[in-house]
Amino acid sequence: MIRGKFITLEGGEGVGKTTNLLFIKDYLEQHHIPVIVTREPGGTRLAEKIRALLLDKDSEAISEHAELLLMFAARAQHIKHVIEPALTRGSWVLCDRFTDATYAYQGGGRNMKISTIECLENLVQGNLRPDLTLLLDAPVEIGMERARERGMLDRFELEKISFFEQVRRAYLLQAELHPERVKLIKANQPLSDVQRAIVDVIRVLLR
Ligand code: T5A
Repeated sequence: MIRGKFITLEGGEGVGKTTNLLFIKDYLEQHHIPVIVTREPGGTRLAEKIRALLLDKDSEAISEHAELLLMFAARAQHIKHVIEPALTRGSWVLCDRFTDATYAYQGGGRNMKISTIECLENLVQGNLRPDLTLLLDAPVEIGMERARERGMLDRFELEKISFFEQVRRAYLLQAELHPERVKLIKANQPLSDVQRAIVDVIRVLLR
């Protein structure tokens, strides 16, 4: 059995990850590729409970270390029960956010040490890294406006603009550090243009 490919979608709030994830799923299925769609934090019953704790805007103040460890606790469950089994049975996995989000939000946004994140990444993931990461990038205001239009804001979305600027910079740094894996897609253009750019990248993986 040929192992499936692991594709992640990343980017700041409201850049269009969920919208484009479904588009990619349809595209792959048209090419007869078995695919599952999942998300982080989340993807299993326990990890979804952790997600609810992390996004709860009425939560007590969550310490930075608690936030980081909860992200990786959810990830550990997700990898063991969803991602690895799917890849092993030959299915492709499309994941709405993964560890680049931790580098961006906890590393960039919260200023946590990169070496701490790397240490947890190695512990929880072993050798597992995405085969391809699509980084949807747009000015912070555009994404926040889209998120606001969609309705209630979660605990992260209530952060200051400066937090999201740091998140965006950290994401762009991930793209610079891993150019072979992370492909930058301009998200502040009409959806049809975003999706054309995505297809150009995915096509390479299909060859
Ligand atoms: N988090 C997560 C961490 O801090 N560390 C971690 O390690 C991980 C994994 C999760 C939160 O957790 C944090 C980051 C997050 O704050 P989430 O739900 O995954 O939350 O993330 P959100 O960014 O909140 O997801 P959203 O659903 O808000 O944004 P999406 O998925 O990027 O955007 P989407 O597709 O829902 O689109 C938003 C709106 O814009 C429109 C869509 O139709 C929709 O209405 N749209 C466009 N409009 C015009 N032009 C385009 N090109 C458009 N593309 C989309």
